[in-house]
Amino acid sequence: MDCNRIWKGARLATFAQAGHAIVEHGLIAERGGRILYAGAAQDAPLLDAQEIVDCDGRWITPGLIDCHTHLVHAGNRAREFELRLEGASYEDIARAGGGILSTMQATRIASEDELVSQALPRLDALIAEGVTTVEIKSGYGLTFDTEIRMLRAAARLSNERRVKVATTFLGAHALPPEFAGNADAYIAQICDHWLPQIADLRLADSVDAFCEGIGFSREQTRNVLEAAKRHGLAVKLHAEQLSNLGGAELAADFGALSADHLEFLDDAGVAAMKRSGTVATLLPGAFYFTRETRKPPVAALRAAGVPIAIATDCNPGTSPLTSLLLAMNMGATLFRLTVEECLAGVTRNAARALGRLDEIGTLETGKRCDLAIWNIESPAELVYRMGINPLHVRVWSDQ
Ligand code: DI6
Ligand code: FE
Repeated sequence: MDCNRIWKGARLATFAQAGHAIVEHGLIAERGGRILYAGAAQDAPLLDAQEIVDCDGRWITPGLIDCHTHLVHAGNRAREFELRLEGASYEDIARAGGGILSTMQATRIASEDELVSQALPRLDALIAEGVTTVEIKSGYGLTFDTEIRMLRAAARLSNERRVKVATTFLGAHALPPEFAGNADAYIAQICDHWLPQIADLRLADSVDAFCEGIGFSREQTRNVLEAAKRHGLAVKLHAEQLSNLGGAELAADFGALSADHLEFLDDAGVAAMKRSGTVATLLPGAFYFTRETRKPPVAALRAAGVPIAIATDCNPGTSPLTSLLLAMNMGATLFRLTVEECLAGVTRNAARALGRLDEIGTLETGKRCDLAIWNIESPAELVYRMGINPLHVRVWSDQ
């Protein structure tokens, strides 16, 4: 069988089934950017390759997937961080016009080029640790033009670097000052005018909203999700981060790909997510950085068999984190996720949270040949260390 490249002498964590699905003497063959074979070397078909790479016993995992980021934004909130160290809460700062709105001001005056150039160092940090797909949300422009500019900047990042970008429209992230006191009118504007155009322009793969006391109500969120569905877009939701508004249940009713954060998720929410197959995306960086004490109900999610993903939530306010390896470490240390859960959370289940499990997230025949090759003795090392980058090389398929 002809193929372009073979990686031999590798140990594979394929994530093809539950658990790591480890192959000790593994081989991967690639043709046209797709995986032709991934499995035990002794079971491989007879292969005629243009290039053979000897992995010297290194581990190969699927390329990592960061399935929840706000990577595109302007400026930073280091000053707000200092205020919080002096005792102000995230909600105090948000109510005083800081928080998301201060990043909104910086983002509105940034050009598309500036948004791209400010996002690149963050993207490069993710890529350096083996990330091959990244989800990026809008939500700091909060006017039609600036939301579109953010989505265009996000899409452009995939031309600047060898990485796949999934875009998410998060117009319902915060109430812009133009609509102060009139959140319903803002939601109507999003649903009736912005979302249809964004769908037409194919600028977003999915739609998200911040269902929260300091964000949007359950009813307002419902309108956004309904509009998204009407226009054929997938939905996700920031739910149960600071309180329980029943967001996860609502998201599940709409067949959401994921509900994210979930510190305040209750049993009804877990059951609803199980029914709809919605992924629970946990964001330990935001939990850590805001010094939240309420943990997501990991044991209940696990018992119900709800798939768990882990992401950085990279954003300037609550999670200025650009390391998916550290996010996994936090997931294990803070939330008591197992090593296998952490690794599945940035591969298989992260792919599912983006609706792309048919294309990425496992090492299986037919999928894109996105690989991360590691200088490690065991997969647990990827979760265990803090501050060493064991990536040997990343392979990204542009097919
Ligand atoms: N939840 C978060 O943690 C971020 N957005 C959201 O809906 C925070 C965004 C920010 O503070 O800039
Ligand atoms: Fe977020």
